[in-house]
Amino acid sequence: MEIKAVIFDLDGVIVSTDEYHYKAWKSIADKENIDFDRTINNRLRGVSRAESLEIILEDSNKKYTQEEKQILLEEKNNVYKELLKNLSSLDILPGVNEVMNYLKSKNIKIAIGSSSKNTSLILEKIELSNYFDEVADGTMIKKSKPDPQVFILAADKLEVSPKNCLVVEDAEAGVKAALNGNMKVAAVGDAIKCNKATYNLDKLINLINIINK
Ligand code: B16
Ligand code: MG
Repeated sequence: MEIKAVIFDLDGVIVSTDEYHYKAWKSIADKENIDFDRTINNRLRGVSRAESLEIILEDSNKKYTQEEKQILLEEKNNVYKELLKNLSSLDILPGVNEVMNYLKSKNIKIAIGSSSKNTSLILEKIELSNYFDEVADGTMIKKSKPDPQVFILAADKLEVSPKNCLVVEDAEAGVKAALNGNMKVAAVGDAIKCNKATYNLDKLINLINIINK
C-alpha cells in the first residue's frame, strides 16, 4: 500500500523531551516519597499527563484527592516547562531533518501526532513550527494513545486515508494507537521492544528504505 503521509510522534521521535518528562516526574515523585524509576517512566511514554500521574500514584499508599492531583499535575508541568527553556534546534534528534527533507522531496505529507499539550511550545523552541503540513496534539483530543484519535485527526487534517499513513513512534501506547487506527507504524527506541510495529527502525534514517520499498 502506497505511503502518502508520515505522522511523527513528537517526544522521543523528533526531540528527546522524554528525558525532561522523566526528570520532572522524578522531582514530583521524590517530593511525595513515591518510588519512581526509568522502568516506570517507560510506561508513561505517549500517555497523557493525567494518566501518567495515575500510573505513578499506583506506587503510593496515600489516597490523593482530585484537588491534590491537580496541584501535582501543575507542579509537574511547571518543572517540565522550566526544563524546556533550554530547548533549541540543536536538540532535534539525529536523522530527523534528513528524513523530513527526503519526504518533502517525494511529495509525501508530514504531520505531528503527539499526546503533548506543550506541542506548539516545543515546535517553536526547536524552530519547526512551520515545517509540518499539519499538527494534531493533546490540546485537540479527548482520548489519548493507545486510542487512535490523535493519529486519525492528523490523517483527517492531511486529507489522507489512514491506510496510506505511516506513523513513527517511540512508545508502545503509540504503536498500538497507530495499529488501532489501521495505520502502518515504524517503531524507534523503546517501542521496538514491544515487537508489535509493522517496522522496527534502529536508526530513523532507515525510514527512507521503507518509503522506497
Ligand atoms: P504534556 P508524545 C507525550 O508525547 C509524552 O510521551 C508523554 O510522556 C507525556 O505525558 C504526554 O506527551 C503529555 O505531555 O504533559 O506535555 O501534555 O510522545 O505523544 O509526543
Ligand atoms: Mg513519544
